[in-house]
Amino acid sequence: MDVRETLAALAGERFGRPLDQCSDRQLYELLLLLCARLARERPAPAGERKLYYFSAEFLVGKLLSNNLLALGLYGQVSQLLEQMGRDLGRVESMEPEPSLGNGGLGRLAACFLDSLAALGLPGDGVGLNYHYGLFRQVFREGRQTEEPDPWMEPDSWLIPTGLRFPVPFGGFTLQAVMYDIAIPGAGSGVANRLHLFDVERPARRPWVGIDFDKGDIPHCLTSFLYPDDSDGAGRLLRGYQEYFLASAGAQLILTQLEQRGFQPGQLASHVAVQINDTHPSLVIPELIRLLVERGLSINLAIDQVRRTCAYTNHTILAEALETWPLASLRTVAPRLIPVLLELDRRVKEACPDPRVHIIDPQERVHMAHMDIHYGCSVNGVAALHTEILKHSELKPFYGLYPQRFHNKTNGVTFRRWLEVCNRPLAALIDSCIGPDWRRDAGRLEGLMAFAGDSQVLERLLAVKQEQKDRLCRLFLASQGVELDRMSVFDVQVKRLHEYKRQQMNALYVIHKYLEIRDGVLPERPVTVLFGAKAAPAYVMAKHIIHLILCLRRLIEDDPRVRPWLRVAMVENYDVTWAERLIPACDISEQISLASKEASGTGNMKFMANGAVTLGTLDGANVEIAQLVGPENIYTFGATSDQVLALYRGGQPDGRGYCPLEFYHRPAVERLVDFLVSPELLRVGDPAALSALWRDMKGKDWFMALLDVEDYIAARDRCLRDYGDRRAWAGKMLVNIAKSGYFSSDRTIRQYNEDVWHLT
Ligand code: 26Q
Repeated sequence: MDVRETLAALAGERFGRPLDQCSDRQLYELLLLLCARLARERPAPAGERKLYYFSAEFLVGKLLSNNLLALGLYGQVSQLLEQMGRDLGRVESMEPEPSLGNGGLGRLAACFLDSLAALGLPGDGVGLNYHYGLFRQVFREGRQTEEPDPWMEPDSWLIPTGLRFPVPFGGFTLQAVMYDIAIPGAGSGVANRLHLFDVERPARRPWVGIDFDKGDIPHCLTSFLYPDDSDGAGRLLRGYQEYFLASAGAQLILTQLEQRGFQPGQLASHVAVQINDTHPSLVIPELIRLLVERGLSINLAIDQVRRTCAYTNHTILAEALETWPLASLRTVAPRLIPVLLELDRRVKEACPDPRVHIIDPQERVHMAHMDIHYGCSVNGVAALHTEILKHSELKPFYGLYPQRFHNKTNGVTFRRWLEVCNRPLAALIDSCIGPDWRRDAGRLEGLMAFAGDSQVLERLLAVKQEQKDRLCRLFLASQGVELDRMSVFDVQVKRLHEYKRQQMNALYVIHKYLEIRDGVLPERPVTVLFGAKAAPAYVMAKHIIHLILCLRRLIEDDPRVRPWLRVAMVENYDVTWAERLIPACDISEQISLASKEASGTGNMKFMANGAVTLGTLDGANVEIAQLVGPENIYTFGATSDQVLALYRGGQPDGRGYCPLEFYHRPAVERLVDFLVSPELLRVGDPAALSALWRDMKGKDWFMALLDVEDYIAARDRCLRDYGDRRAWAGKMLVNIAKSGYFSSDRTIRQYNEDVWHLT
């Protein structure tokens, strides 16, 4: 296909003008049209078994560049645009980002779809077509405020399929209308689908605000994505969303099974269902219900479904494990009640231990428990996380079904997170080891041969500088802030959560600020970059954002400190921002309290882009540390065993963690008390800052004070080492070379070998 000719013809048809007179917006629409057409024409992968990846979130990000890459058009199109004096980045900036996920879990689902298609494995995504993704974050007077984020446009990647399934709620039935996004695989010639279900007549102007649940469910069911509120007790509308997804998805599976010429009783032979955390777990009782409706005995139905479904756990925070009051489920999905009672009855009959029952004495339904009893596989998302599940969080279940438990360390797609987002680095890698790493990220290991090659190391530093310069330009253009291009870029971007400890990063900023004010100047200027959204109802998280914004302001106004230390926070951090920030990062902050971050996936993206990790031994950081060795990572802080012992009250005197003890160390007290110092109170909200201060001294549930001194020492050591540019470039190179393990292609191959058996 001649791309120029095809696009020129489209331009004439659609806009009645020659290609070179099209605006960026029009070029975007033409490319969208072209890619969407080519992608939907691609055949589905062949196979006797098919995977359905169920997830309440698919944080796909912008699709244009990745689809161009997968369709093999990226080179031609960017060249053509260049010849026209245009720029693909500009054109893509016209694309709205569909923020159909909160963070890691949703982005993981998107990476998995990319890998499934690239590997040519038959696997479709099943999710919801939220009209407003995660809220848009706006800073006003040093605080986060939230605004709706509409992303759908008349021209989009959505393909109407004409398929619809009735979902029977209590008292009314809704049609679930199916839209598809085609997912073309890079190098495989095939495409899978992401199926997104929507209501028939979505509200034009959905209600906004607190009365979320009294709204008009038939029209508003798919209006909003729920923010991760770290609160298992979901709201009623969330329950409607979950059953809508489960029921429509289950009906799709059985419809396609029949179309492929198989019987309902053959489900387990031809279908695999992966349940992405417990949000879609109702697919289990729904499939059982539908199989019984189609004539299977309850025993056969349960057996088929058990062999079909597999569950992935993404969290160790006990308070985030999802439960639903049986009473809510009676309202939302009355037809599931007999199934749920039967599933629970069987468990209670077989296991006296109340910790493994599905329905507890308070009549709450424990979703994860149902998944473990009635699925064939349970996995954690990093080695450490899986060990904690087996020996602590889900220990009684591991005792019952040891063979069901296994680890699948997360991964990310290197097509989006290296090839597309960091073209100069990709080109440098090509020039060293050829292009094969693009098919097989494991080949990056070949870079190890260049660890002593000063020319390569210098080019690596030059690429990093180029990306930092690009970020400076973007920052200036979008936020009106001028960053210091020569400073060290230290980046922490992820959802705001106390366990991720952005507050501890802020304590470091305070430490540096006080030092500089006292005349102790650092060896080189540092820019501390943050990006984070807080769930709207998560008060403490919002206080932490306020603290960061106050520190930014304080420092910007201080001519003594500003040349040495800057704080910047991007507004509305999203996938698109991640694609700009990650290539420009020197130091990757992965500082969660050990045992709390199931895996992390940002850590992997930073590593692949040549950032050096400063982190705790948590989640996949543990595996990163093993791969790169102690010289190429900065680790600090309590280990997960120590932390778990503290939570159990494991100090010699049995008292557990006591923040006051750490607070009273002179170096720490000064930092914490700065939260309520006159200078900070002058720029900030006294109520918010003193609430934070009190919490840190009195509770500090995620133990920032336990690790802060060690953190400061490690971070200062890291900054000192940064000065030896050649040695630092060596660390960058090793990180890139070893990052191939974290390709989601590897993760998906492992799921396929151990769980799905697709081909
Ligand atoms: C639950 C109930 C009601 C409303 C919202 C939710 C909800 C939504 C999203 C609960 C949790 C989430 C998201 C969780 C998440 O992103 N977990 C992350 O998953 C990543 C992929 O496995 C891991 O790398 C991270 O460690 C983990 O935090």
